[in-house]
Amino acid sequence: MAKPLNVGMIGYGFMGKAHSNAYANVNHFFDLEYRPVLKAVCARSADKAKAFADRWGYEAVETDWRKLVERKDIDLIDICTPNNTHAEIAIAAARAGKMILCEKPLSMNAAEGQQMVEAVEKARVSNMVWYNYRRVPAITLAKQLIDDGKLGKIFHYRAEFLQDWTINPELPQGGTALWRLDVGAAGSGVTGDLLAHCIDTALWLNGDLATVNGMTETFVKERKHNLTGKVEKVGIDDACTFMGRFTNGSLALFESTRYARGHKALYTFEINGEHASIRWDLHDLHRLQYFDHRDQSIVRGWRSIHVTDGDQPYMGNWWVPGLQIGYEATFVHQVADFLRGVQEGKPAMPDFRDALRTQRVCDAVLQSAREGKWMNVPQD
Ligand code: SOE
Repeated sequence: MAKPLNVGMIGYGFMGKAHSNAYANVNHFFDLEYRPVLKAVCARSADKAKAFADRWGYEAVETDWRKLVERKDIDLIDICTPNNTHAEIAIAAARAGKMILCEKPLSMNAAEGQQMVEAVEKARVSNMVWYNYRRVPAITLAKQLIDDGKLGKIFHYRAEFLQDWTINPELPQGGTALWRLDVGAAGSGVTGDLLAHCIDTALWLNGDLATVNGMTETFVKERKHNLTGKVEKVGIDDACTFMGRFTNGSLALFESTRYARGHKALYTFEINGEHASIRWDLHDLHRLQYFDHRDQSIVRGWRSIHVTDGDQPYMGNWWVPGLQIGYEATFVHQVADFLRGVQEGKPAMPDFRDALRTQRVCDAVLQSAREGKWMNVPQD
């Protein structure tokens, strides 16, 4: 019988759903010593928390996160609330000795992230940030190929995350559904929300970024604020593009926008190495495109690897070869790795310290865009 690990979830939005689904299903697919128990969900609105609890099977409801954090029967706090609340909750949860899983980005900025790192390290509590794309089997396979040296020296890393859901100037900012447009709640726009994913994957696959030079734009300058009812200045970046250099000498080119009509969540990256290149696309997430120059020339070309076989990352835990899995499975994988980490005393990545590296890149990109100059990214 797996040991229960009681989860206290704070927030009930899109990510609350993705994480709850992962807790509910992880033991169906992975053999683990621990079993997450959906103990309590917390939201300011008791009705909304109750509705969420009923749907997902949480045993109880709280309306004050401080009470949840202090509960003796909670082992793990999952922070699924807007970015401006992450630090306060995480620091309190660390002091209360809870394990913490925090939604991305870690924090509003690196200074705040640093305090969160210090809190979890002082309290010695297990912690992780939900950069879920690392657990797409095709991306984990890309990591294996790179670590095996299949690409050789890396020359280029380019990534894009394109969306189109904020083009309408009548769309308000702020409040429960639209806090991502409110700089006070989100800290930044596409940089922290979308590019942070691209950066996390890149640092994992290709090592640290040393220098960056960014450019941002806010296309819609004013929007009605849902909380004040007034038309207010928009403080987030609607689009951000940056170039940079990795410490391994490769060149970086990153772009993100919510103004790419026709693209809903087009996260793509391509890595070009001395011997081989790889390419991945979220809209076709179970495939990894791979080109190896060492193949016999008459059959050389881009291979489209369908990552569904039992010997490919995570796939042995799912169906039979050839049958694919989806976006929600990346969260299941992340919980499985976290629980295995707890079991074996080896932290699953990215932990807060690892995620702080992404935060530092985001800060440097935004500062570079403001000041119009290259920025060095602070290293550990
Ligand atoms: C924004 O639309 C968003 O939901 C991000 O917040 C997620 O992190 C990303 O995975 C998909 O897009």
